[in-house]
Amino acid sequence: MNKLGSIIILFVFCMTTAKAEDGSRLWLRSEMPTDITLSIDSTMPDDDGYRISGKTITARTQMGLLYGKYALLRGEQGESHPYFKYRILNHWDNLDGTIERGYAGESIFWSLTPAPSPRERGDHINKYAEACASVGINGTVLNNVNASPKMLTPIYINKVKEIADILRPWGIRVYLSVNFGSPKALGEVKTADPLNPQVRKWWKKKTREIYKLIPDFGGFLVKANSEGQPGPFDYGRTHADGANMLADALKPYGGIVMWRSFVYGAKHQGEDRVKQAVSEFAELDGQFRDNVILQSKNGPLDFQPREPYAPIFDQMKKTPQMAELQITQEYLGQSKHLVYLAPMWEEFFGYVEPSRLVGIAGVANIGLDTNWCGHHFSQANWYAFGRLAWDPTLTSEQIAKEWLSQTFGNEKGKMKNEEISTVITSLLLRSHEACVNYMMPLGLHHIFKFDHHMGPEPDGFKADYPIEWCPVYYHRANKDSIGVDRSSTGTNATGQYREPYRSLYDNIKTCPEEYLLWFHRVPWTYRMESGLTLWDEIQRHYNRGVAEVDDFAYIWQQTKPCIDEQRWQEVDECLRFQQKDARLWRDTCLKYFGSFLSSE
Ligand code: GCW
Repeated sequence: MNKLGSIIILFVFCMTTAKAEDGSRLWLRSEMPTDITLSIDSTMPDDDGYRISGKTITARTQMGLLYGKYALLRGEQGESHPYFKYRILNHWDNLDGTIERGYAGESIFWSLTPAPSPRERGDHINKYAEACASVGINGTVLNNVNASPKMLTPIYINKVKEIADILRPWGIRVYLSVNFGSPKALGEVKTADPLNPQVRKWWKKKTREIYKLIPDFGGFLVKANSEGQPGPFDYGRTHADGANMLADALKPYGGIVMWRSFVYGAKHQGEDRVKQAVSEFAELDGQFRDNVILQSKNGPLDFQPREPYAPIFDQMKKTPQMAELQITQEYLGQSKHLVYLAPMWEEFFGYVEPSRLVGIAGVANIGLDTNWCGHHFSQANWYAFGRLAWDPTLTSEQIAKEWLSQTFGNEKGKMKNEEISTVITSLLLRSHEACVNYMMPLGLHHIFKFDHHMGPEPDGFKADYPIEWCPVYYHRANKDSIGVDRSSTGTNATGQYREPYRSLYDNIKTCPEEYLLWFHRVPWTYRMESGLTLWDEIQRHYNRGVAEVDDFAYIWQQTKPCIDEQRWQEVDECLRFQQKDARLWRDTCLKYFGSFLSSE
């Protein structure tokens, strides 16, 4: 058959299968088969894994059986066990219903009174829980790490109990972000000094109060002495003093403390920002209680489109660690750009072996929007996070295919047309690299617009703010060169890495070009691997990024007959915006950087 013939047949075929969809059902559109056989086998390994043979699911626990059902639905056979013990979403939700870095509407948990209480929102929270459980997520932090002390008042603890009751049947434990200054801020103790007996007593009492209502409460997540948050440093104490105080309060109940290493501008103010976490925490290794987990962002700066891995994962040898990934696209086009994040996370696990971690946390991209995540394709990032938390050896491609067939396939969860599935999968897989290229290729970083982080501002400088908040600090372009020397001749950030990466990154000749301007200060005329000068290569990357997005928009046009109308339209609109925005990024950055070259 000729090509036109096959396209017409494809068109007619697809037209008969497409029907109205608004994205609210996420990837859970397939019918659960009714003839599944479930059986418990107490000899299986002691976790929530499952074994699937035909339509028989065997597991050691009830949760294992539930996980097995969703696995069967996505076509799995054989045995599977969760890799990480802690597979946790972090919601940066505020008690007034707003979400820090949220791009999909208001919080599903919190709202200003007299808006609905969690119980009244039960159905919605229940659906959220099912979606999480379907990919194996087993914990959730219900509030922003920039935590309000009010979170620990009885009225809110009671709301947490309501939420915990809804999530429990889905195997999801609740955790809370706590404000380290709470005892003082709530006016109950005069200080929040972690070595003060009154303060320690306060936390013990508060913890008891929580466990009385929520016996399976998971524990606390803490952002301390970072970006203005209170912490032990305010009292001349260390992070270990602070974390251990909370750990002692939680220990009798089996709770954990997830203590964040995202600190800068406190004790090591003035040092290269990407070095500060290691400077602060490495000397504390070995001093934390065994129920403290250090939680660190994947990169040493802040969820940039591409960062080298954070060397703190190399430095903490005795402290259990978790990686924090950002599912919400704060720095990746928010919910306007189609960017599939699994390839970025896969890259991270290529450097930081999962065996060094006890868990992973993902900053959620979920809100009250009908489609939960703002962009229909942002749902793939929630899905991918869960799947990688269960099995970090899965490839981005495999996850993309699974998600796609369940989200855009027919009732049986299958894309009926292989060709469409292949092109959309390739679009997903190329989307992260495209974003890096049109935003900040070759190791450029943090040249975002001030505060809201949408769009470019490479010339950003505000005298009133710390220099680490100004884009110019991160590229330092002048008429000769661009980039930050973080090698041994500069800030020596490379010295924080384990070998072979230390040497590899330290030498400009061996540093992978994707991290070049992160680790090195490079003359505009420097010859790149391609033979082009650095400046020509930068232009080539920006242009490539734009061309990729144009191609995505073209591909999407071809899929129209096969995708239900509403979702197709909404994605199409976003892609048009992304095309414009990619151009804005390219043009703004090339004009600005180019001005240094022409000023000679
Ligand atoms: O990147 C910054 C974000 C802040 C966030 C902070 C953090 C919750 O812009 O919004 O605060 O990281 O991770 O603590």
